[in-house]
Amino acid sequence: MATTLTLPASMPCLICETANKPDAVVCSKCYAPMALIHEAYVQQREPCIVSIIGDSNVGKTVYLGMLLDMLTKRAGDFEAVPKGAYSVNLQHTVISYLAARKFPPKTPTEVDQWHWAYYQIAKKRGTRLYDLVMPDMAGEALAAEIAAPKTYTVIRNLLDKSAGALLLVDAAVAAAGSPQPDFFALKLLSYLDGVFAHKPGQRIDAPVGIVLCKADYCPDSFDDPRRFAHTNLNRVWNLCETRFSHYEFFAASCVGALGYGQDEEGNIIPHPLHVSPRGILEPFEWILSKL
Ligand SMILES: Nc1nc2c(ncn2[C@@H]2O[C@H](COP(=O)(O)OP(=O)(O)OP(=O)(O)O)[C@@H](O)[C@H]2O)c(=O)[nH]1
Ligand SMILES: [Mg+2]
Ligand SMILES: [Zn+2]
Repeated sequence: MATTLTLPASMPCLICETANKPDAVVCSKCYAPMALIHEAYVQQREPCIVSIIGDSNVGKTVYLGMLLDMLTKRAGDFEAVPKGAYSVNLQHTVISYLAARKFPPKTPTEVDQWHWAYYQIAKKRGTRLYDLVMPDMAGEALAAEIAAPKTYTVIRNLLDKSAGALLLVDAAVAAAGSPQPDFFALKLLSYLDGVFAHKPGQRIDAPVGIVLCKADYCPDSFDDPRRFAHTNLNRVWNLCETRFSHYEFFAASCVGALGYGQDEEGNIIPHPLHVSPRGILEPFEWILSKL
């Protein structure tokens, strides 16, 4: 006979700990989906949160959607089980767009519009299970929170609860000589430093993987991501070296060939003609090994 778990009269939000009614759809304070909380309750285990952060337009949505899709297809011997159908929405959206040779739209800044993925992941069948929660945040919301902390309390709470983070950087823009990726990543890292620091002066133990996205534009970053970062993201490199105990650089790309077309307003936009993921699993594998 199947046993059913009845939900208690009020449930604390997984992210901000506010008590919510169990039939609420999103947390009344931070808008994290309550489905996440129900799932954690059924599992009877605290999940591990891995945050994917980075500037707007660096490729967070594409990277995360592709990563989750590869995991559910058992790439690299991983076994991944989405917990709750809502967890599949992100990969479904991203893969559908790529199949139609388009990139997915920008992530809205409204928290209740973000896709949250809750997966149970094992490196191989029968090995340790990780309950992972990975939200797809909007870069603009992250920028607003860094500029004026507490604008998005959910971001602060999320990072505070995170076991590790993947910081995505636009390698193509950095390789073209723009200082913007270096500065934005530097701001994010120093924000993380503030959130993760538990004792003054001590280095941060939480692992931070720095992913050089759109590496198809600058293939040399694949040969030696560390050297690429040392040259093109020198401020970030130095802060990592001084403040973080566990950090690593990775190059990643989702597309093999691009074509160009016009959108409705006449802007030139790229179209992914050929999906060819490269370097997507490595940062994730590394972060799991450090959790
Ligand atoms: N060449 C190349 N372009 C990419 C790749 N991934 C993303 N892009 C481009 O980057 C754009 C932004 O990607 P998104 O994943 O939507 O970026 P995001 O970080 O989620 O941005 P926000 O939602 O605004 O925070 C896409 O529309 C593509 O034009 C990649 O692997 N290679
Ligand atoms: Mg996005
Ligand atoms: Zn909450």
